[in-house]
Amino acid sequence: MIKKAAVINDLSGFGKCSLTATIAVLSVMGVQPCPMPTAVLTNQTGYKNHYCIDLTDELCHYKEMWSLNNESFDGIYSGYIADKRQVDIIFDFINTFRKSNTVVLVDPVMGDNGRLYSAYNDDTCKKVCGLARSADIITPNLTELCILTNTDFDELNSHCESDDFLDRIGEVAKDAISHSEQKIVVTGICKGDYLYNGVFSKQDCNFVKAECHGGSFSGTGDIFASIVFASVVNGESLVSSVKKAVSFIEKATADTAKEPYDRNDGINFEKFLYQLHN
Ligand code: PXL
Repeated sequence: MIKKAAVINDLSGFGKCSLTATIAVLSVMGVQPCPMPTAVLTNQTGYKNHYCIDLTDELCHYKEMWSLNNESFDGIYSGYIADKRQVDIIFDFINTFRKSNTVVLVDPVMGDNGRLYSAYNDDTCKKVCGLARSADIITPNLTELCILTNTDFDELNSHCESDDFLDRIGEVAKDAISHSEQKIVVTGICKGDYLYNGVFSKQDCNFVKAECHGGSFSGTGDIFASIVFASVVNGESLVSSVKKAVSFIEKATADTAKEPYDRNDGINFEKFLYQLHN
């Protein structure tokens, strides 16, 4: 039986992020994506202009109709939140559909490079932090890990050239899950000429090293989380899922950086998607 996943994210016309990335990645990896769109945007919010159609008031119908139709999911994945009121709705959705073997991944999308995304404020972040606590797996970048753990990003990142930078991040992540079964994947940690991804559970700590091509791009966090999510739903270990995601993003970013680009447009992921096919 093909696995099925509810994917809760926005649909952006440009930026190769959120649902555009997730639907493609899950499909090629043999997981059926069932989208619950939090918002429809002309393009992601990093561009100079954007218009957002907020779907908060429509989201309740998904739980209602999908329950009436007796739908069930092997995984639930949530990402970009367009309004803080959406968090309680997603919480309720997870509580309704979660079974003992459902993989719940919350990507606590809030910001990057030490700054919040334009649509996020402290109130929204507080709610997202609460939602993140309910997940089996979370995939914050370093900025988001700091928000989740009340850590000063600038202070932590000021050690980025030190030998103990990754250990410091490991301590922050391990502290956050010392009393839970949750797993954390900290994405896109910039150190020297490389990027690192930390994979943490109560018992284990692993870093997966990645080549860095051309700095940060729109949507890479969403593509990364989608590959990790689909792999885990398909029964792979978290570390091998992260390795698969790293290798994919390396290829697609290297290809993108060969020619002039706007980081807002995202990466050339379409031409490599076939390599994710099992
Ligand atoms: O990739 C994260 C993301 C998702 N959705 C929207 C965004 C962003 C980041 O800027 O603006 C609408």
